[in-house]
Amino acid sequence: MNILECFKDYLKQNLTKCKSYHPYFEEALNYMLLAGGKHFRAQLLLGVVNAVDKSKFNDAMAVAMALEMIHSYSLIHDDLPSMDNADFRRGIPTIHKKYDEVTAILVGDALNSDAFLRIANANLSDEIKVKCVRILAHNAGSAGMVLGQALDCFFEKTTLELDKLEFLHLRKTGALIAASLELGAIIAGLSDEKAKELYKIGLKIGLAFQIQDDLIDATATSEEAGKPVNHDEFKNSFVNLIGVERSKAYKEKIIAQISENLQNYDENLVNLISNLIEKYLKG
Ligand code: GRG
Repeated sequence: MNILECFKDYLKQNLTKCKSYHPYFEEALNYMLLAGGKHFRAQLLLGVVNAVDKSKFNDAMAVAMALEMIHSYSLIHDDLPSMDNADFRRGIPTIHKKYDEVTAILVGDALNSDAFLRIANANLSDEIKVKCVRILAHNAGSAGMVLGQALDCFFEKTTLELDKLEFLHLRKTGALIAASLELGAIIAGLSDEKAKELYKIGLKIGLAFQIQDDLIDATATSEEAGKPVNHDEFKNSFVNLIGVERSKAYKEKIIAQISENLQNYDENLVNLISNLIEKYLKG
């Protein structure tokens, strides 16, 4: 089984159990996780572990799951009427559409808290677990993804300059993607310094990922994207600021920088990152 299949299998076997007399809260908790998605962040984390120390692969699953839980909570909240007001995600109705808005808010809240419980309960040393909690909390919270989202929502109707747009997206999208590589490095036993180097490369992957997402919104059909497209028409996106062609060129420039940064890295690690870039950031 490849890394993606192993993770999907783990996810299905390790759903959150939440027995109560609520008619559908447990189902709603797992609804968006089961809807799939690319599992890009989990693949980055597990790919690093697999490339550096295969013996840690199974124990890293809990942290990969935590990452996907944080990512899913962010999408569920992003889709809420008060933010993006989106009806579809991952090809199915969003949680507030299928159930109700209260459920969508609370499912997001629960996934956010439960993610850290997954790490606390992981079969890793306490030292590694504390590092993982710090990395994930730092990048998901007020210094990372949430700050990016706050900027995006506040400046929704204002055209930002390129450096401000980058600042926003490095946090909203880049931070969690970069954290995926850093987490993988820490679990695999690389030094903090090496893990930080990978984090910096991860920020570039995150930026290229965001530009690709903007390009998909501007150029793909909703069937291809699994969500409404042309939705970013008035948003602070790279395509709106610099156009499709310049966005493509900018993305390619960042991808070239990533290859250059990876030059002295272990072949397994380079192959992992190059394959994910090829699969998700090209085209
Ligand atoms: C609500 C705190 C809070 C944060 C939301 C990530 C985010 C912050 C909002 C998503 C907005 C968005 C569409 C950003 C573009 C890049 C991106 C993160 C796309 C979604 O991630 P994918 O493509 O989704 O990895 P899948 O479904 O494949 O997991």
